[in-house]
Amino acid sequence: MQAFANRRHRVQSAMNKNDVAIFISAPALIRSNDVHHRFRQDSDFYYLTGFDEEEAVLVLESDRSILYLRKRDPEKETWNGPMLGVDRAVATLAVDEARDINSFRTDLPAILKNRESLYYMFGRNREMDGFLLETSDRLLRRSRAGDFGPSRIIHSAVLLHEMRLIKDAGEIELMREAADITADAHLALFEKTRVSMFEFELESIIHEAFRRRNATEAYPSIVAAGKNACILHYIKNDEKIGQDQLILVDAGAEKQYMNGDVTRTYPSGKTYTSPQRDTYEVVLNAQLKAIDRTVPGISMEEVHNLTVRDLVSGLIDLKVLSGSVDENIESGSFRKFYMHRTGHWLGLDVHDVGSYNVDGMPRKMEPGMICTVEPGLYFPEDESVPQAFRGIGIRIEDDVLVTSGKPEVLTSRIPKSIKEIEAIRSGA
Ligand SMILES: [Mn+2]
Repeated sequence: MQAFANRRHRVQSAMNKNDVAIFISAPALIRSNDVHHRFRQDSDFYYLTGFDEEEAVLVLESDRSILYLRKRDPEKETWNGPMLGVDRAVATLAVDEARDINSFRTDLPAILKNRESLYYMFGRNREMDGFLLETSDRLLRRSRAGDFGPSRIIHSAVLLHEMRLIKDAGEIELMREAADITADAHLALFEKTRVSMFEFELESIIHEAFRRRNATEAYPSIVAAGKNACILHYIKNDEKIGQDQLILVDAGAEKQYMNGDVTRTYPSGKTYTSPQRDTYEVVLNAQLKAIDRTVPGISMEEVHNLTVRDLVSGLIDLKVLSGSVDENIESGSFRKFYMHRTGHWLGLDVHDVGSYNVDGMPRKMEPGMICTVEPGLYFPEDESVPQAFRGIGIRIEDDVLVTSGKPEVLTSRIPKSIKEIEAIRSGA
């Protein structure tokens, strides 16, 4: 509760005295007909409140916080479980005031009256966007009466997303837990995978590992055997695992809104085949170097460019590419085999918020940032690659905390060396 209050105070201290910030909860989403998706709070709203109900609005003035939320409703509680309710919100969430959500619309003119700037995540909720704009406009037109409304609307990403980029102690603790649960799943897969199982059976092993520790999937798990690994967002997961195939698993747990994001690529049998091993070594070597480089002062862009160099050099060694490293980087020939970035921010969102550029320049890493490091190589089944490599897809992805010293790999419990993986696959 204190951590959420601290975050609100940080937002408030960045605001001018006459500003106001408004944050809206996520809408409930329909899956089909009258069945809803499991509710997930908007990440920004959760970051500032720790409150996981729908139909809520947080209003931050420079020295006061007001939470609008649903009144308790015994009938709704019978169907959907307990609601916090207005009466308990101040004590539970440490906001200064709690009010019925039904009064938000009537209160809004007073909230916006005589404000200079409004911080608001516009573009996410058309109806709310329109209502806020109209109300602001109406106040501005009343200037003859001496009133005014906010003439500047600032996207609150500029405040909040910069904060979210640097993780606080509580977030790092939860990220460690999400990483640990994610590790459970990958370790179970290394042990339980057998030829002739289906990809969906492996997916069920992932679900079991996550749910038994009260976590959920951070994103739909990718379980891709053989050439399916070359489909970057393969989530059908319905094919049978063959002999001497590689299995690429990209799966991460979400624990209390914090996310893991890990990929491992391991053999369906006991060992990697020779072309699989050669490719794996190129990717692993690039990944280990990229992790070592993830220190304060370097940008994600630089890490990516250096990783591309390592992968291209490996592709030349494998005789998939010919010519020099520079020529291949210049021509972009490698993009057929490496078409994604080397990493992204990670946190409350899997592809977490926070700008990758500052003042038009790639942003430098700072302690407290968390990112993925995930190089890969994907060889299509065509003439562009030597026969032996066709259909091989490999990605190795870990979650890395930038510290003032060496980077901390949050997901280091999951083996990735060929030796370690083959030992587990052989039942050693
Ligand atoms: Mn990722």
